[in-house]
Amino acid sequence: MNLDQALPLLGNQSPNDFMRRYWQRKPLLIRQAIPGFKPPVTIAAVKKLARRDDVESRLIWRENGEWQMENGPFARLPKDDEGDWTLLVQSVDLHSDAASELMQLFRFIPDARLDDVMISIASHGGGVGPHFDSYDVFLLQAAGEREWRYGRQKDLSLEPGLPLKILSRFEPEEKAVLAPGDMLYLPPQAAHDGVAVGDGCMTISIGFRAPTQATLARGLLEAAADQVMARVGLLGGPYGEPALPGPKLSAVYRDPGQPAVGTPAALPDALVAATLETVEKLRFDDALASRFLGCWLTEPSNLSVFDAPEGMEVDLEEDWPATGRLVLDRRSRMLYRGKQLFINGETAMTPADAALRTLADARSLECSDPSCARLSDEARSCLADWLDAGWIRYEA
Ligand code: AKG
Repeated sequence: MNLDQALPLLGNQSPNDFMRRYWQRKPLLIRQAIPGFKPPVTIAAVKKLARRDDVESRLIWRENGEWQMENGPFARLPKDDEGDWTLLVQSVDLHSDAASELMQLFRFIPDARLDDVMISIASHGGGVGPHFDSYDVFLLQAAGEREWRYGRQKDLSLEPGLPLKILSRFEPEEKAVLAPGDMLYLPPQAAHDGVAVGDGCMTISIGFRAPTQATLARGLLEAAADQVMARVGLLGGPYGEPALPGPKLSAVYRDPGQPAVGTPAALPDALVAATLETVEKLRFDDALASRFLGCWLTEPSNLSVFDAPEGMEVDLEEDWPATGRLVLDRRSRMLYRGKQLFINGETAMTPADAALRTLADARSLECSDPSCARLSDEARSCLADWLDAGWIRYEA
């Protein structure tokens, strides 16, 4: 992708300009971001997904002016003439190649931030009410029309006691009716409310995750705990070796010097000191943070089920194909940092060599690419395992 090329998707500005001017800063309404846009799935297919118990869905409607919400799966869904309802289906990219391909248009933003494609369908008047999100979102109108009102009010207090987050006071600054192909980018904390105009409204939300500081701290500490386990030999490092060289720690606290006590409820000084000593021995470095982030951010959704490989048999270990390509399954997540490579929640047992970085960035790798000739035996063996697991597929 040429990051300086003006794109209709971003209102005829380049990814570089969009990121500099709007990302995390201010809303942007883009008319005909995708001219002639055709929805990746039909309304009937969205309803069908909402009937499945391995798909997350919600139905939102109002009854006598009161907000109501129910979680799927749904055996029955309302008809268009049954009032103003909205059906939202989460992570459609896991279930539809076309929805997953739509997500690829936004890969000028790091995959580490990309979350999912949510699709909503609504009857006339349907919406989820005025609210704000703590993440960035591109709202792409896929079918029918929706009126968006939005703004950047400071007061984000919520109505108490409701089944969904509704702003107490909504003070929109802008208003626009979006037609198919139009898109609205909203940064975190932007107040917004979208109401379907007419039946057959479909809106696609391409959402971006943003971890809280607490999540990052907890994750890093958990990874550090694994580091301690590796030191005491209870857990291997990423390639089976201890994660860190250095003094071997005892697996459990020992206190051969503990004198008899007359105050048994008092916490022993030695235990407090040993706790602090353990933390002092931890190495909070780039490798640890990358390992935590790489594994955590590539963890497949608990709703992801990989299909057994089908189609052409290929032996990546013994007989590398001269033609064809390897393609990452739409459910697979792959990231790298330096030589560290992560796929579907695991540290790969091979370094992130050029060919594997191409597979991660392009989500596909031509077998004839010169970098493939330099793949090590371990790398080929990993690729063969991923093929068996359905994480990648071979296309002739
Ligand atoms: C959001 O993704 O934040 C929305 O407001 C989408 C609501 C909808 O699609 O009805």
